[in-house]
Amino acid sequence: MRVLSGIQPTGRFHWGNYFGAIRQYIDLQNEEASYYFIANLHALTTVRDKEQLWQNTMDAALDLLALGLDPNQANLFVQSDVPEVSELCWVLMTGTSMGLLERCHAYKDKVSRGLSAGAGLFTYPVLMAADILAYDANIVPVGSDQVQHIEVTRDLAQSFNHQYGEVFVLPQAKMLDTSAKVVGTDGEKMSKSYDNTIEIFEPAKQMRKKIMRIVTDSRPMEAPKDPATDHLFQLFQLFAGDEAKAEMAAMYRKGGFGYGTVKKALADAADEYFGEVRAKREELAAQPEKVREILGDGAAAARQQAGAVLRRAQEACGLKRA
Ligand code: AQP
Repeated sequence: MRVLSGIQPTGRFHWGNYFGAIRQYIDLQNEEASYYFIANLHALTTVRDKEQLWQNTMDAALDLLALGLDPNQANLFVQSDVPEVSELCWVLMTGTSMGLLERCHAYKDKVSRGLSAGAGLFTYPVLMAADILAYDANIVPVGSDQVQHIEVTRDLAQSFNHQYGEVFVLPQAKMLDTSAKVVGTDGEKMSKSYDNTIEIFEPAKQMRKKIMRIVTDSRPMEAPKDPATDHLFQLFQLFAGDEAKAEMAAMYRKGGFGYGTVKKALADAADEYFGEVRAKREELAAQPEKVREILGDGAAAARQQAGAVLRRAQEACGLKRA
């Protein structure tokens, strides 16, 4: 199996990014080939400060390595270091209908929230298709918000293959049952643009404060509560083992508890869960040269693969001769 996924350096990674996507990257990194990239071209649609974009990109690399991405198993690289993908994007763009892009939720949602949408955001799914197809990826580990974009990738690949012959491999999205859509502090999908995130590497004290401020309902303390419909419980279950989860669920069903107890248990569990990676990140941050070398090696491997696929596409549609 060949695995590919990307993550935007639009800010620091949050629990949704980790439990929806990054944890899968690590689980799948020893497949036949795995490619993970920091999507700075996508981020450029929203981050317009050059220092910020560069810093976010370096932070993303450090975060991924500290969380367990192993450069001996997976190729980690920065998207703009593989220009072949942008070239492939244009080839795909010429076969993309406006209607297909107009139906994409990510674009529609942003526009409906009054956020500005340029051509970069509108055509984002085509660049994403090029990102995926350039590595002959079979599997794309993501959260549920990205599934529609992978469908677009399949549509574009199928229509190209139909016209020019079998050039592209059709990818499949891969999601985790319990964390395909992690909720934020307000119960909506955790998302930077909704300002409801808890960051993985947030200082411990600040993280605890955010957890204590999670919005809850005004149910009386003695009333029982269904854990399945409570977002605080949804967050707790991300960190808890089976036993702790069952105990907490039983407490919910029985009633007679305050949400403060659950918040404290969640903060303790999160502290323990991310304690070790915090220390590892500090160690890595002291070796910037090593991180750049890892990204350089990853990009070289990625360019080789993307170059071969681009060539295949160019020959198929008459841009180059074999
Ligand atoms: N809440 C989430 N639950 C599960 N998975 C999630 N992902 C993001 N949020 C959740 C997954 O993380 C990967 C990287 O996503 P991205 O680079 O598109 O996302 P992001 O920009 O960090 O996500 P945000 O916070 O939701 O940003 P905006 O506000 O810009 O849309 C993807 O696999 C994604 O599914």
